Amino acid sequence: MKNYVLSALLFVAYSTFARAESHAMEMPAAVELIAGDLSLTGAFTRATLPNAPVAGGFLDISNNGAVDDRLISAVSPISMVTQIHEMAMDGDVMKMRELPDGLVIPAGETVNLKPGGYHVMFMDITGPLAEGETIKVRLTFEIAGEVDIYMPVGAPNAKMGGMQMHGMPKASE
Ligand SMILES: [Cu+2]
Repeated sequence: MKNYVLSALLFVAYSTFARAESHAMEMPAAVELIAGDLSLTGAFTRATLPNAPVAGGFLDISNNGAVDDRLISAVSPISMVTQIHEMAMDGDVMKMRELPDGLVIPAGETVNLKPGGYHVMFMDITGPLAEGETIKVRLTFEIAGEVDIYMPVGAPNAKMGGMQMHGMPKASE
């Protein structure tokens, strides 16, 4: 009997959650965005200092399909040029560089674009990004096609985006 009640409660909770999620695409700061077999979550960028020429964009991309996809390019109104970057060792120095062939999102896997790793690079930004703003970014995938996402602007040292950003204790650096 108790199990039955619990199941019913879980079902109600799940239905409510599922309904809320189906509206996610209409909200500026989408928690999760589904595009074909891809699921995009946790998108964010970081506030920039005055006159900083660049900014980084981050998100997690899950490929729930059976075929590899590839993030080919990104564009945003905030930057003249937008590239897909990786961090790689150049001798003893960690440097970032453009991925000329884009970033493969393997079937059944999640690729994390995060500070210190893969990222979207906004080059030549038109102005500083302020915490609390939201920027629009259009990602183009080989298979999933064009996907418009919104990145909330976090603190200059934000480590993650979405709802977790506010619930987490401040990271010490
Ligand atoms: Cu970069």
